[in-house]
Amino acid sequence: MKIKGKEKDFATIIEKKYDKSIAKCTTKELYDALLETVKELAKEKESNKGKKKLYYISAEFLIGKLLSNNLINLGIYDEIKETLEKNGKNLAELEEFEVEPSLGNGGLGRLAACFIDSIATLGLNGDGVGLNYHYGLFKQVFEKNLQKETPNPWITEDSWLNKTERSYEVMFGGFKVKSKLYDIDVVGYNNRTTKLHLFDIETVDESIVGKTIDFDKELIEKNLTLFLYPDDSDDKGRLLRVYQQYFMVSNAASLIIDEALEKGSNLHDLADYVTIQINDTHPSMVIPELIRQLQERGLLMDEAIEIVSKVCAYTNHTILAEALEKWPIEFLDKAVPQLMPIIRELDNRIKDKVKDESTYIIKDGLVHMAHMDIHYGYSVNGVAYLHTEILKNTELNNFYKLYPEKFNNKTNGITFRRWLMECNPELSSVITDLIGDGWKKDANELEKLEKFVNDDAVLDKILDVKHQKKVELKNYLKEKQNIDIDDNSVFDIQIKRLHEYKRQQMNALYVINKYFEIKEGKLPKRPITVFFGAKAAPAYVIAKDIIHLILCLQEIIEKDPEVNKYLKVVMVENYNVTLAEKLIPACDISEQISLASKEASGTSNMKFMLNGAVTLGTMDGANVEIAELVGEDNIYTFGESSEVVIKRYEDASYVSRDYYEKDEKLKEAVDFIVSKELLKVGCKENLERLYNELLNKDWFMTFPDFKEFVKTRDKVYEEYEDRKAWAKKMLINISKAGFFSSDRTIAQYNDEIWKLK
Ligand code: GPV
Repeated sequence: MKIKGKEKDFATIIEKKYDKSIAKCTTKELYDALLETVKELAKEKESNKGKKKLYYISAEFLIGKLLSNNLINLGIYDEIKETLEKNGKNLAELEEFEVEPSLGNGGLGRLAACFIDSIATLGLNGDGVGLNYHYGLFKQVFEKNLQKETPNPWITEDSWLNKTERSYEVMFGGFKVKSKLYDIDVVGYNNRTTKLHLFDIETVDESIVGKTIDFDKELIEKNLTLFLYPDDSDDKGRLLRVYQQYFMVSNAASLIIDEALEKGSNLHDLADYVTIQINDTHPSMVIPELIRQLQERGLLMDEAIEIVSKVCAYTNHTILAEALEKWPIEFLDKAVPQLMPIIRELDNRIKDKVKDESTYIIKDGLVHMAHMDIHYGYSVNGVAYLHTEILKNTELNNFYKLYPEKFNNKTNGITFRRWLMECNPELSSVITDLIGDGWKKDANELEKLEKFVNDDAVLDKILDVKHQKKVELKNYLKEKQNIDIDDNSVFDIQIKRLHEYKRQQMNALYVINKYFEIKEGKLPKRPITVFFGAKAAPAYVIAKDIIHLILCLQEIIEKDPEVNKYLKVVMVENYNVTLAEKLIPACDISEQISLASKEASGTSNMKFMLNGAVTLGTMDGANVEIAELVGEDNIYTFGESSEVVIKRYEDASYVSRDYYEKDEKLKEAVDFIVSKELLKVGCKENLERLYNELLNKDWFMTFPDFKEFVKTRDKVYEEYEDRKAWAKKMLINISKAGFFSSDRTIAQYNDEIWKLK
């Protein structure tokens, strides 16, 4: 590798730093030295200094560990790995010292992380802007089969944060605070870098938090950047979220204006210098805040509004109404009084112009953040084809009628650096041996794999790698979580935020059904391991009940000698990016079973496919595009269509109990939730609440899909036994995954929205 233009090898660096050889160093010494080296190398890389710059503002950046990722993107992963191995050391062991930053929750945050990787890789002029939450989302621990939340500290001396000199004053109602900016260098796979800007507050006080995630929500100066998504089940928590969001966008707006001025903007021409992507509604207040700051610098309201409308673009990630943020006016009046007059002005201008009241920004005392984004942004995008169609034709149809030209789709993507090269070097090298390494730069080249679909030796290799990754996962989970798994069982995996619409509860009902079958002597041909990984929002009661059910099932099945040879449930604790990187390469069957219309896109579906898992899913989100690409022989789909589901909601015709009464197996599975066996290991209150929820509501319609889900899943297990036919499906899935590279997604954002040079 070259440092400051000079060829240096790692052994020399070590020799100089510690005055001894690699072999004589401790892993921690090697880790420190490697970290230092990589940080230095990252700083040497150039970023694009073009005139126009993108600011991707997001409440979440779920970046994962960065050491291996940066080694790959710097092109020195193999070199370092080999040097270490030659000296009896192991990169994976070094990596154990790195703590995963807890800066996100789910797909939305991981998407932002993949996007900044691709922005850097494509050499675009664009940065991420977010917050530096000291305790992250939370750390999940299981106690008595229940989820408990504790702080998830991640900032250490070794973290990738670089303290900068940048600092702004942020005004809140009645007081002001001072920010401090930390940057993380984002290394692209192309010698280019960009930055992730994380704003923090100087007066943050970690000591106000104990062992739980409770703290005084009114001490804004001390608590502002402690947690991502503080509990919003009371007004104090909701208000804190407003403070956080404003802090994020006020800093962002200041940074944006400063950088534009530095480059010679006179602010009247700001739109030539800046474009802002608003990632979901958390950063929506950047619209009135930017207007406010432009006014402060002498621009008139009319012009400020016109500029901002040329600068801001909005991405929607859900059609679930409850997830679209609406803030009470009193909250904004209290936390950010300077914004309310501007928001009222923005709303009045719409009310003067537009008849359709459903699109107004202020309604019934609530400020509809997405409405502001759509009226005052120049682009509105969904994150998969089906999702964007539903936005246009149903959910946001009233807006689509006003501004058809603003609506566009950008199907999500994932970075293949992390989600193949890093997490599955074995599969990467099989691929490279077959088709060369052009796919690393142009993911569509994976299609060249298709010509090996009848090559037995290739199919065997792919099966071998899969088995190897299953063994690795088994060893990892044994070491980290003391879980025993059978690497010859089929690995069936559902990993995502715990949410009723994603239907982990339907997966659990399948497990119960399988448990009964085994009890009755109907044995599966091969043992089945059902993996779950999910955090539930601390205040989302039913989601936590679903976790409870899964953990209780895990215990009951484990303890039942009649069943445990054939079936195992594994709920991994504190699911995060690091665990995803172990689980995904080992997966046989990718569970993507959301209620059709509700999963905006999904991105684990893409990661699984790329690693040779076969999807079992509904026709929802990006599953639709996966099905289209791989063809019906290479995916298993089931369940009611989004049209049927949308219609059911419209005419309010769904009665879950009707299905329960008519389907014996379903009834048996649902009743088991409150059976004697389960109550022995679980809590009555939680299990009964979940039982009643399903029986009396089942808002995400698991019952209508249950029968076909069971049938299809059993068929998947059946067909899994034809190993060669299965390997073909794996190969086709890998070969068609190129479309889901986030490099493609980002190229489209740039061509159609940002238009950076
Ligand atoms: I809204 N998503 C998320 O992770 N958190 C959120 O608060 C919201 C959406 C997810 C969607 O659920 C996924 O379907 C999607 O793939 C992902 O955002 C990225 O677009």
